[in-house]
Amino acid sequence: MTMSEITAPTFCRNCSAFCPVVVTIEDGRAVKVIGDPDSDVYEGYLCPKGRIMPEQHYDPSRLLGSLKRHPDGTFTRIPSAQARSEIVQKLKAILEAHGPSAIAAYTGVGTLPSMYGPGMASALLRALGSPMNFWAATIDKPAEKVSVALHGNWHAGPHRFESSDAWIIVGANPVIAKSNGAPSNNPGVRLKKAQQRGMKIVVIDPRRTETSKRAHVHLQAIPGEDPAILAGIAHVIIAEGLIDRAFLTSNADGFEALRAAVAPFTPDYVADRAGIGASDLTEAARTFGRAKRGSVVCSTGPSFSTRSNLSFYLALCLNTLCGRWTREGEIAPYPNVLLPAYRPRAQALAPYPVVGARQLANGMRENASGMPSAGLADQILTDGPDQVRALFCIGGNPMRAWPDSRRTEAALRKLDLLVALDVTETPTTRLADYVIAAPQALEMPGTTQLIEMGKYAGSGRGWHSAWAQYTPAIVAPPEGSDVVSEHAFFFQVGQDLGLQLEWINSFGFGPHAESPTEKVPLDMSRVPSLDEMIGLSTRNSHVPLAVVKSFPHGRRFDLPVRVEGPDPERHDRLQVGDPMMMAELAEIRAEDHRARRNVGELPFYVVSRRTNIYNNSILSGLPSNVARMQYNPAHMHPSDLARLGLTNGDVVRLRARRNSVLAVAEADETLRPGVIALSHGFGRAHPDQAEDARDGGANVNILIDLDEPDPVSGIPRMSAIPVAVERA
Ligand SMILES: Nc1nc2c(c(=O)[nH]1)N[C@H]1C(S)=C(S)[C@@H](COP(=O)(O)OP(=O)(O)OC[C@H]3O[C@@H](n4cnc5c(=O)[nH]c(N)nc54)[C@H](O)[C@@H]3O)O[C@H]1N2
Ligand SMILES: Nc1nc2c(c(=O)[nH]1)N[C@H]1C(S)=C(S)[C@@H](COP(=O)(O)OP(=O)(O)OC[C@H]3O[C@@H](n4cnc5c(=O)[nH]c(N)nc54)[C@H](O)[C@@H]3O)O[C@H]1N2
Ligand code: SF4
Ligand SMILES: [Mo]
Repeated sequence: MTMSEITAPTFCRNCSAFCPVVVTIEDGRAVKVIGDPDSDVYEGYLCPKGRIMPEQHYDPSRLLGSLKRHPDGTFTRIPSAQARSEIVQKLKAILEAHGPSAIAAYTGVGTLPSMYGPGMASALLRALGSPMNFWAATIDKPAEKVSVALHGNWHAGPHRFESSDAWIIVGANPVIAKSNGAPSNNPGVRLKKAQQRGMKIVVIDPRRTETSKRAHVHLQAIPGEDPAILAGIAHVIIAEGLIDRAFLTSNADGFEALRAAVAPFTPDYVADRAGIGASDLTEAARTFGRAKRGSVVCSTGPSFSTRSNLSFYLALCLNTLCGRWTREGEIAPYPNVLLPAYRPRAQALAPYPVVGARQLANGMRENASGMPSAGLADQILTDGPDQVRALFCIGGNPMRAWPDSRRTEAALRKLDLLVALDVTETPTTRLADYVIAAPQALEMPGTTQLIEMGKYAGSGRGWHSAWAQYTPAIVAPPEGSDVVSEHAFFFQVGQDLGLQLEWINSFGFGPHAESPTEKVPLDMSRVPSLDEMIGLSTRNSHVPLAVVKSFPHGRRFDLPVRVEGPDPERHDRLQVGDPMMMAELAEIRAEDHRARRNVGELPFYVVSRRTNIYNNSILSGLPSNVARMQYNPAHMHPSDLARLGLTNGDVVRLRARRNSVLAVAEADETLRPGVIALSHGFGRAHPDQAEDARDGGANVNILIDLDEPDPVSGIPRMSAIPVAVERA
């Protein structure tokens, strides 16, 4: 080690695993990242997205200052303060002419490093009186919230992964994605150890994945058939008497309706419909039903493949049928560390309304998951009183992430004002009027509080242990940079508009919030630092922030919080026979599934997947990643390639109902024949270029249309997309 070389513990924020790392800093620059060897919770795990952080921070094409676009499409760098003041002038004119609903915000995954950016943008919209607040979560797994609103929730939470003996993973690949399905601290090792201690894992996925290799049963089903499969599992569990009758009697309504609705989903019917073995389905059901503890967890696979509310709802119903919720006297799965202390109770929380009053131009409704992002493009394109004319895009990349890329592009081009807060140029920033350069993770203090909040979203989220870490900023932004933290930008816009902003600490969703919502008026006389924001959001934390700070490598706290009995004042009950869900089951059973299966014009299904080196489009422009993955392969089964007379590396046209895209075919025997898997987040770098299968790669979102939005959440069909394949 030279004199100027030091190491600093921190954590990676390139995905929601937040792995603890140690960064080597030479002359003030981060040069190397390793997984923190001192972390027993993650065992020193690091993935390629963590390793690449130095390149990410010092990438020559990183945005170090704000940009303004000129009418000819070129950009010049201008001081960030000037950019803000010009933006404020334009906002004033739009507000005056069209009112607050003309101003919208969209929050994407690039806000993982700092949750205070979107939090402050929300405060600004509230102060303005605009309801147009959109999150990527509504084109991710909106059914997580919709299903909880329909079924209700259990205050003490689901069974912990670590003490379960059966686990059903529906359309998730936690080994790579670290999102749902298994605890996010080194999920590969978590699954392996669970298997070694005897947990039986069931995976439902049309692809053989890094996760399914741990499966006792892998149902390699036809995509889009998850509702039928889960109904079939419920059928077997009920028929074989594997339900927890005492739990149901005490806590849930609707059992008879559910029993009747799943009765026709016999193993033979489901097997024929989903293209799986009837005995495998029965074994999956028995594995879960005969176990003592466990959970059914759904992720993006079923979320994207239509009827997602039903899949997620049936997953909750299976947990309730088998009584798989943490009971009185047991250790709570989520003890909260940086979240406020709470007293988990063995208590049902009743369902609540799923749709709100607001409707977007294309008919999509505000719902339990929020305002549907899939409706935002039309809200910009459709003339009318609530038309969106100004959009703040915070750490998001609509051009590569929103469904229906052509519609997205038309909408972004139509805006009177598009402001993108990003760290690099993207096809979205290239359509922006102003680009505000944001700092990157290593330059910002942060905590793991955001990941703890994942528990409010679903049962397979976050960690199941009391882990927490605080990190200070460990390097400064590169010399000469003029980056603005996202929260500071929105705060200052509020200041410039003479508004009083109010910070909200809210933990949990809707009526199930765990502690009362706290509203804190902000001192508008000066910009709060990120550390002050961290203090504000953790001011009632279970473990004081100062204690967490005293463990710079992070710490697993010993907080055995025991579940208390139900609140004697509350008589909430869960609902397993929701009429809308039961009607949808009947509709599915009544349809001709053989005809539904697209054997004619569009005989293949395109499904979603993820790459290990990118998070969506994040990290996609970095030279060493481009060298590793020049394009976005269309993974196809070798037998499909052979049948079509194609070979590895051929360019094919994937033609969906409305649009088509070129992609490079790649043989992949892990797929179910007839299924083609592509990642999203790829495509041309610049909106004025043509899409090129070999340069930038296929933008699969061009294939997605809005013809079949979910009637509640508005999420379109983003997986199980029927396509034809032609040689290009
Ligand atoms: N076809 C298809 N479409 C999908 C999906 C799919 O699987 N298939 N997945 C869907 C899902 S689950 C999601 S969540 C959405 C994601 O949708 P988005 O969040 O809109 O897309 P990302 O590509 O994650 O965009 C993140 C942006 O944040 C920027 N960024 C990175 N770090 C920072 C930072 O520190 N600060 C700021 N301000 N910006 C930063 C990146 O440069 C990038 O432009 O896409 C959805 N779309
Ligand atoms: N390395 C990496 N990590 C990431 C991301 C990334 O892009 N790269 N993105 C992050 C984001 S924003 C999110 S939301 C999470 C997502 O995390 P996951 O939901 O775990 O996403 P995937 O890894 O794509 O796993 C989804 C699986 O569903 C399967 N599938 C597709 N269609 C169907 C279907 O109809 N039914 C069933 N049962 N399965 C189906 C696919 O084959 C795939 O294996 O990952 C996060 N982490
Ligand atoms: S899994 Fe990779 S990207 Fe995610 S936090 Fe860990 S090192 Fe970073
Ligand atoms: Mo996501």
